[in-house]
Amino acid sequence: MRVFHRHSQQASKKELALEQTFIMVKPDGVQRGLVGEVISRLEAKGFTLVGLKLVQVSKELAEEHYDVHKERPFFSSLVQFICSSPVVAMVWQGEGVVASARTLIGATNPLTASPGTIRGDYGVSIGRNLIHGSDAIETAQKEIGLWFSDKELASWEPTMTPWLYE
Ligand code: D4T
Repeated sequence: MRVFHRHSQQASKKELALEQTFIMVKPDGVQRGLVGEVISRLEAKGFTLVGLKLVQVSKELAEEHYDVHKERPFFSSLVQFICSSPVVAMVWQGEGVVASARTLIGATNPLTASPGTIRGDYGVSIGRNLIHGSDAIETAQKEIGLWFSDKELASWEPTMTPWLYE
């Protein structure tokens, strides 16, 4: 986890312990033109984009990403779906971003996801739930390492940081 020193010109320095999370707009989200909407919601919330790429996912990468589900009945159709069309892979950063992004994304089944969440607003089917977000800090670190090299991640601090964090 990176630590930024804020307001470094000021006497009273506070430290931000910034988490990172892995977010993927799945093939259905890309095909439906919802990439911009997803990015807008995370940006507007106040999180920082530090990695972004369009990926035509290989079977190997999809199987590794969803390894935890390999015994589940939906595993092979899930892997096939993730490889069926490009995805947009992203890394977002901010205090509490892992849990907060999951809240913005909504419940796994879009039919029962709350209105106002991404899945609640745009989806109707669990197998087409638009977006993935890491479910814990440890998972996020593993997924970021799987999808991105260090070189692909930018280390930067938005100039608006003092307007986001006390
Ligand atoms: P991801 O991992 O994609 O962010 O979704 P969730 O964390 O919300 O949900 P999950 O891990 O339980 O499921 C992973 C992925 O599998 C699809 N899925 C899930 C499916 O097609 N059928 C199912 O019955 C379940 C439970 C949807 C998300």
